[in-house]
Amino acid sequence: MNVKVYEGEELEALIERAKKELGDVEILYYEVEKKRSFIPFFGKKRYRLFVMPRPKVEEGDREDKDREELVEIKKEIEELKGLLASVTSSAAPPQPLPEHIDKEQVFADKRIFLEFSGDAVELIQLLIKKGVNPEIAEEIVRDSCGLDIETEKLDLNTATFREAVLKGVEGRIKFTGEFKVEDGDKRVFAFIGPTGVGKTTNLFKIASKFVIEQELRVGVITTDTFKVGAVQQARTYASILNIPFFVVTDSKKLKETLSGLENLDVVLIDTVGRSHYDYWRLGEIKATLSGASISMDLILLISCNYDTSEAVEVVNRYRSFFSISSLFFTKVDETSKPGIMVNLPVITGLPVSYVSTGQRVPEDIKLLTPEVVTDYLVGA
Ligand SMILES: Nc1nc2c(ncn2[C@@H]2O[C@H](COP(=O)(O)OP(=O)(O)OP(=O)(O)O)[C@@H](O)[C@H]2O)c(=O)[nH]1
Ligand SMILES: [Mg+2]
Repeated sequence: MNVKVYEGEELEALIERAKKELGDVEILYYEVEKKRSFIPFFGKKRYRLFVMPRPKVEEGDREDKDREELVEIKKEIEELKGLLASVTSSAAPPQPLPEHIDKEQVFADKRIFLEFSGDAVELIQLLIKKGVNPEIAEEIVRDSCGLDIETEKLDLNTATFREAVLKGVEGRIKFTGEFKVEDGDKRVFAFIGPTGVGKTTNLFKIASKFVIEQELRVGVITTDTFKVGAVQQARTYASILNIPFFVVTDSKKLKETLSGLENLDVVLIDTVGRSHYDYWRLGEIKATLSGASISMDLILLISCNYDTSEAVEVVNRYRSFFSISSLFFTKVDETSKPGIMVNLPVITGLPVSYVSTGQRVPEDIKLLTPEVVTDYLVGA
């Protein structure tokens, strides 16, 4: 995997040529040189385009490939650093980047090289590749950096990438720990979130933890009478766990049902999935849940498939109705960019609780800890 350089007078044509010859490519940077001419405004431009072929990675090989790529990237970063330095000091006026070039990536690269060097750059690049926002990746790495006298830039002062990431994650994210019910206490958890994120299946994973690991008396209430088959789906899970199950349609019914469950230690409430843009329907869920006279923990489920900006939108819109206790991530098995598990708690300040790792109930769930988040970012 090498950086390839194409030269010519038309940037578009160079990109086309690179794609034709190399397939899927990552555009790293381009330079432009203006040739002098005796006739004003007629000087020709000459472009130099730096691209890297994007390797196709099989799911099972991803971790190994990441490590191999890191070694390659390190070499290429050194070359790129030289190039970027020459571009920043170039007298040529800045050129607007064409639409299809990832401007944010180019500027982030530039900023990273100005402040960091060596392993720090490598780790930031790796975190960005895993979906961590560039600024957050820099923040995390900065915590574990010292000034390198030679380069006069920041470089890592930890022995491993893992140590650095762990420190950054511990310092920035709040973790709820296992959901627990203290002796003699009673807790109610409601699972809320957009459609299809995994509220029902993951509610039953938590229910089974309470039943099997903590030997508590658990009940489940669903307020989802909207989705076809939802009640049947939940009833089946409840009967497998042999726990009481109730369907309620409004706040009055919820209040009555909860008051009849005094003998239980924990009640889990499943809600109907609603788009975060549908304020009217979110209001309905709030109205139904407001029937509970007991305080409850509101768990917001977010799929790791969302991009961070959309997920922030989900949180903000749900937040305007509900006081969210924690973020519960789902479908981490369906993404190669789990960086959202760092981005979202850092941006919103909300604590994180669990991550769901697949479809199997009850086993596909992990408690989120600094170590687990670090594993997802830089491997165990
Ligand atoms: N791959 C994968 N699938 C998951 C995960 N969690 C849930 N699912 C699947 O996602 C689909 C939707 O799950 P549900 O639990 O019904 O989602 P929901 O949020 O209750 O959906 P609505 O009630 O319709 O809003 C099901 O097929 C689940 O098996 C996960 O962590 N990974
Ligand atoms: Mg559901």
